[in-house]
Amino acid sequence: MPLAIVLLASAYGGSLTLKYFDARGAAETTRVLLAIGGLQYEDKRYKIGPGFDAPEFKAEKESGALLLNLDRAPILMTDEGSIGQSKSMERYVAREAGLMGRSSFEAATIDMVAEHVRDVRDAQQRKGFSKMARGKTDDEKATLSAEWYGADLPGWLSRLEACVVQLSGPGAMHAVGGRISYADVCIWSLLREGSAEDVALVTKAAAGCKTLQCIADGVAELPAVSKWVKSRPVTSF
Ligand SMILES: N[C@@H](CCC(=O)N[C@@H](CS)C(=O)NCC(=O)O)C(=O)O
Repeated sequence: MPLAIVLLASAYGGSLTLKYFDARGAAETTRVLLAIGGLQYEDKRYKIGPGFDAPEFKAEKESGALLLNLDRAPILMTDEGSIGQSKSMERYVAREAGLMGRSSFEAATIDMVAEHVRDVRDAQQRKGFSKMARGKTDDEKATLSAEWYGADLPGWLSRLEACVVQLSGPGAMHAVGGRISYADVCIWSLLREGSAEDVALVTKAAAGCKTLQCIADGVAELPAVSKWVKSRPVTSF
């Protein structure tokens, strides 16, 4: 299967530059998709100083280079022009890497799973217990975090598990179409990306989700993914 991906990916002959902060954040899924597709790119990272001071980012913003993401990062530069919005970049790279299925229907199904994953992340954000969240005490955040990992997240994950089981059967290695896709990468990211503490909590919440675990394991074991994860810059988020 990885051979098929590399062959499809090799159709892309242009140059690519990904511009983002020196962080995983909103750019990391694109970086992982680029790694799976074997697509070469320049990984341009804006340094983040104390107090989130980022002079290179500020200069780029002022130069108009980030206009297509409304003066924010990330931006993916291609030979045809730049792409703003991390999800648009992810879908573009996934398509170039042969990770968007074999038909429009498969592409929509892959997108559906990706949007489910985004809904889970948005729900976590709304819960408001992250370190960055303002206006709550540490005790309030601890209560919200316990609710999220103990009840909300297991509920979301069991519904995502049921969705994937309906698509591909229990214990499937892939969410859609019997082969690796953007959907699998989104599931892997949801279950396996983050601090060791977060991943441990998510793993506990996903204990009953055997199919999601199989899919995440399959992505983690791809040589391109394990190589990237081992060699990428170590950043705190
Ligand atoms: N929906 C956009 C959000 C972009 C965004 O909020 N980027 C943040 C970093 S994750 C940023 O550039 N923040 C700095 C700023 O807005 O000045 C995407 O996914 O690309």
